[in-house]
Amino acid sequence: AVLRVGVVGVGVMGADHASRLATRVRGASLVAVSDADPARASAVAARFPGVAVFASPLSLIASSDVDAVVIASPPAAHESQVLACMAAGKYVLCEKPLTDSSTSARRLLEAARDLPRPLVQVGFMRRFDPSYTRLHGLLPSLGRLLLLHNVHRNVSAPASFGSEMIVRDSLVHEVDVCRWLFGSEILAVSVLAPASSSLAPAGVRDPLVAVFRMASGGMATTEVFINSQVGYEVRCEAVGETGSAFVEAPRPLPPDFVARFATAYDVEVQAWVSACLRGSVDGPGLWDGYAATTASEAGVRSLQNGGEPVAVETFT
Ligand code: ISE
Repeated sequence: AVLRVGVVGVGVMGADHASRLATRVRGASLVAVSDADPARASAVAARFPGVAVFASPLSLIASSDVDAVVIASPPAAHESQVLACMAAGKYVLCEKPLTDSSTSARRLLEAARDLPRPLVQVGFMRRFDPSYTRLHGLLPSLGRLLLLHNVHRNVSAPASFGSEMIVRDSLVHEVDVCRWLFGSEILAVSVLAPASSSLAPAGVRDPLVAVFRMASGGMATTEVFINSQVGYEVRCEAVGETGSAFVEAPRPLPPDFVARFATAYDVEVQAWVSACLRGSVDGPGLWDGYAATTASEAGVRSLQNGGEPVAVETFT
């Protein structure tokens, strides 16, 4: 069987997913794209045979020629698009962050209650990265996990990428990584702003240092520095009672996340397609997307409040 996939939003990430679906992922074919910029959609469609361009994302989602959907549009557009996929009974891989607010993410969780089975996977691709899955597999040999130390550096970001975005769009990866590695929710988030780099756009606090207090009792620190100039550098050290282990950054440093996590995205999308063909979802789901958005929101509030810890309030 072949899963006919449509991609909504073909910016950097959507175009990258479109290309892997068209050329590398087994059991899938890329059949449709749509984008707020029609010229961008047409340009991506023209690169592969048999790809239809839809003027509206909702008409792509509703099309009987589309079995499953990848959403890579801006976060504010995700809620209505994921709801449409659920209403149509179609599997969806929604890029992170799941939505732009916890109330919006909560509406998705509530809508999913009426479904006979889960349909949504959220694009936290680090869970599929070989170096992160290796670390996850090593955890039992480290004894009780006490600490995670993360570094997340990008070369540069556009001026539109403000401090809030650093929390919601970049730090959200560590939010998910920490929930996954600790196997525990985040209770409180502090986001501290040391002296900003003079190379960051005016008014942007960059780097940031986040502290997560985990329900397990453990703690995580993360440096996010998105105008670091040098390269794309993502690292993670896990410290347990009887040992420690690393995710190292490859050297030389890759230029960006598309290069660093190319394998992770391939494995992620393959796992999603294979699960869809089996009639299931096996990656991070709506709850993970909701919990991450809620923790990001606490992080934004902490940043606005001078780094005071802010409790993460999820409903149960
Ligand atoms: C981007 O959206 C990502 O998801 C990348 O993984 C992250 O490194 C980057 O900072 C984000 O803007």
